[in-house]
Amino acid sequence: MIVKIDHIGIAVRALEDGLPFWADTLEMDVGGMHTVEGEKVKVAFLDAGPSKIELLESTSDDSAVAKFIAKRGPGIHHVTLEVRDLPALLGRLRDRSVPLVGEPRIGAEGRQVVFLHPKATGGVLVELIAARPERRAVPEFGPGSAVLVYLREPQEKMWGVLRRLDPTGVLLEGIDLASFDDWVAQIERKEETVVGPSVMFIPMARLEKILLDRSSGDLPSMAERFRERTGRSVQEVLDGA
Ligand code: CMX
Repeated sequence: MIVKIDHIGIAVRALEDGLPFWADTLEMDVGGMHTVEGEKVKVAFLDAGPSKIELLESTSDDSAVAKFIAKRGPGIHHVTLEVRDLPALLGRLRDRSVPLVGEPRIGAEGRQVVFLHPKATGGVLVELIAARPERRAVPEFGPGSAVLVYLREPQEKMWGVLRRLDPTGVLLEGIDLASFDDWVAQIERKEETVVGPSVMFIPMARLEKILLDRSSGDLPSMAERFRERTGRSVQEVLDGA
């Protein structure tokens, strides 16, 4: 659930006091500097591999950071953990009566953040920040992929296995979609081939679009339907295995 330490917040009297050590002596890159109005602080982030150091300078005498420095002097102010499923963790914290500081809110990066009170964490102010949503990998297709090919003039739909794709057109080993069921029924019944796939070159001018053949919700892909009915993959059947 905890992905990593996102950053460690360090309270400084002024960013100019803190930056020389971290940025010059330790040669850490400054990843960004900005003001967080809601927290009444100016911050500088320094890159530390997958994590960061955040220097915090108060912009008002009544800020959390100003109070911290007045009481304890500059130093480590909070630890921020990145959390994969923040709502689930918040539920667990509530069940265990861990006191939050205020309500979860949207932080400077547009991600949900929440502070846990130091009295519940052994004296460390802990901030939780929601992980960025993972980017869904976009499936690609290439030679060997099962595809649906839409042709124009005249309009036709082909289904099969892509053998080659280049600027001149597409080499497809497949069958007219209208004959798909007959072909599959023939394989199911182990009949002689009356309708069957062929290798065809489709010039680019006739191509309308190529769709990757894949399931959508409860709807199986054509290749899955083929496998369900014949017990073999379309690639196996085409390769004569
Ligand atoms: N780390 C550890 N202990 C801390 C602390 C900190 N950062 N800040 C306060 N404490 C301690 C206090 O010293 C106090 O201890 P004692 O009871 O032993 O004296 C105790 O926590 C409780 O203090 P409090 O009187 O209830 O509250 P404070 O006014 O000191 O505020 C807190 C504490 C956590 C509620 C306040 O700092 C807060 O709201 N923090 C969340 C927001 C924040 O920190 N923003 C700045 C960073 C923003 C950013 O990164 O962008």
